[in-house]
Amino acid sequence: MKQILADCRLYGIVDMGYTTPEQLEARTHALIDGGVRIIQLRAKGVEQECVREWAMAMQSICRERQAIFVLNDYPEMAAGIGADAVHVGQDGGPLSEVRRIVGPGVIVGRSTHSPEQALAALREGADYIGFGPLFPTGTKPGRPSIGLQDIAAVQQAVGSMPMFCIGGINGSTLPQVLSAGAQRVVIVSWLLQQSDIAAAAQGVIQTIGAHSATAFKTGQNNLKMI
Ligand code: TZP
Repeated sequence: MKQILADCRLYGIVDMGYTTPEQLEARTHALIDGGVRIIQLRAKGVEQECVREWAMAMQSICRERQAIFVLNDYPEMAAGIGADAVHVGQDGGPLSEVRRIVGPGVIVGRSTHSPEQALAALREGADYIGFGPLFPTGTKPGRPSIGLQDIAAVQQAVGSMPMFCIGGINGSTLPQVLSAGAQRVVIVSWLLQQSDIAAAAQGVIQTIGAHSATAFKTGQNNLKMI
């Protein structure tokens, strides 16, 4: 699982604010068809019984198709259903406690909104971080955007821990995010609103691959110390 995580460039989220329960399985398959190998269930403000049912359906698809399933917010439920991974926000408590609940084999991710939070998550033993929102986004209304200026330095500081930039990323903003030093991204609403989710995901993964090949050749790194 950790090797799959290290190879992931695009992280998909089946957000139930944009997805009906009937669409959940088809969208999970579509993301995997498009090459996404890490997929989160995000279901805010929903009865836990529904979340559990959806999580089990997604975990089963992801297991069968060798993708990582991430449950947002519920470490006990993640442990109970045998989820591959759990993702917690800044309000999700110490990562040591999350780790105690889920055990050593489960991937633990943390949302971060500043360089300081990113470094704290690294120190706390996160397996990966989300970093954003880079731009204002309707998926987290009212949340201040943090811009692109810290991406390269945080990427450098976290080393090999995967860092997924998030928030307002779409086909138009992706190139600037990559030029700012992002190596991995999460895209939620834009991907889920595409008529062909698999093709859109595939396009994003190709764009990231092409960009990193060019950045490697030209030695671009955008570094700045933090
Ligand atoms: N955390 C920071 S921004 C965000 C989350 C869950 C939402 C990103 O959604 P979108 O639709 O890709 O802007």
